Amino acid sequence: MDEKKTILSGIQPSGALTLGSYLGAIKNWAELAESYDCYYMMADMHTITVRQNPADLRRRTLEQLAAYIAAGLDPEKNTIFIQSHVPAHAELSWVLSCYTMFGELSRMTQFKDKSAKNADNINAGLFTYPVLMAADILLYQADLVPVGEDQKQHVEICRDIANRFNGVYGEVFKLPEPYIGKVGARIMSLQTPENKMSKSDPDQNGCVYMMDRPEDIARKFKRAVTDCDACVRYDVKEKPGISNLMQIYSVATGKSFADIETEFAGRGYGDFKAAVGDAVIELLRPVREEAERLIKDKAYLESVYRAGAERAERTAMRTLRKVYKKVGFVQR
Ligand code: ATP
Ligand code: LTN
Repeated sequence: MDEKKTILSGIQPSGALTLGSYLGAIKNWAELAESYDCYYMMADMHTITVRQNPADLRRRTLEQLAAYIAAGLDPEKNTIFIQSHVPAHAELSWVLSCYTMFGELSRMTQFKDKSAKNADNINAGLFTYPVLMAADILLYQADLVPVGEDQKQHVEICRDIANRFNGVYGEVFKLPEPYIGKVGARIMSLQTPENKMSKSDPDQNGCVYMMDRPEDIARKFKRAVTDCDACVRYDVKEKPGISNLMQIYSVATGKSFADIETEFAGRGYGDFKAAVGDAVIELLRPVREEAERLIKDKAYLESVYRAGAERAERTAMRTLRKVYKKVGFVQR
């Protein structure tokens, strides 16, 4: 009997992965493989809620797979797959959409944000996005969903949908919990530290990409927006830029905020920014180098996503069959 708890998470291949995706999500995932049964996907189906260039989407999906592995996700120990390879996601999503209310979807922060950003394309997929995400999670009977702070609301609506379904049909779905890292859960843009660092942000200077070259990383930190008080101190309200840099430095080096304040007491922001840049360069260097090597090995990547899809599908189909039976579909 496998008594390990189950984890599922995913990232949309909607842009190059950022330091935020790494610190907020992937870095934590790699540490969970021994204790949990883990499923990690490239959420390509979610990506098309915003218009994508097909060739770019294909390329980024594989780059993301390479980045997952390079960041320490061992494909032997984790099930790594591409969402669209497992049709059960779309199938369960339809069923769940009939147990999700218009009103609750209308309240989703991400829907409001993204429809403001894509005013010319507020499509139904953008609206039902959380339903597909609920299907992703519930198909695997996940106990925990490791995500950044911004995704918490989506895990909550997933629980509401599961609860509603279970209320009608009995205990079909396990109720998942969000699993949010203590530090790094919300890395902010280096240019507008009030906003989350986001891979779809058009301002590339605010965003450090996992695959950025060292000189670019150094430059971006050097230009990071701070304040004019010249004191390295943690205070998100008054000093959002410095606090964000402190958070990044803390996750990259393991130092506490108090240690960082002492280390840079009486020194200018220039020194501090350079130190953060160096720490991030060293943190990302091995990941980037390994990802660059893997992306050239198409045969290996293919073997990983094929095996991943097979494993994922076996689990997903168990849940989907149960759901179809419960709602009253005739078995084939
Ligand atoms: P997009 O710009 O396309 O909306 P994104 O950069 O916001 O994308 P997602 O694909 O939505 O990133 O997120 C992938 C995972 O990484 C999620 O678990 C998310 O919570 C986490 N994450 C993304 N950005 C950050 C961030 N700046 N800080 C912490 N975690 C983050
Ligand atoms: N919505 C998430 C990506 C995502 C996801 C999931 C995360 C799609 N399906 C299932 C956790 C579990 C995002 O934008 N980061």
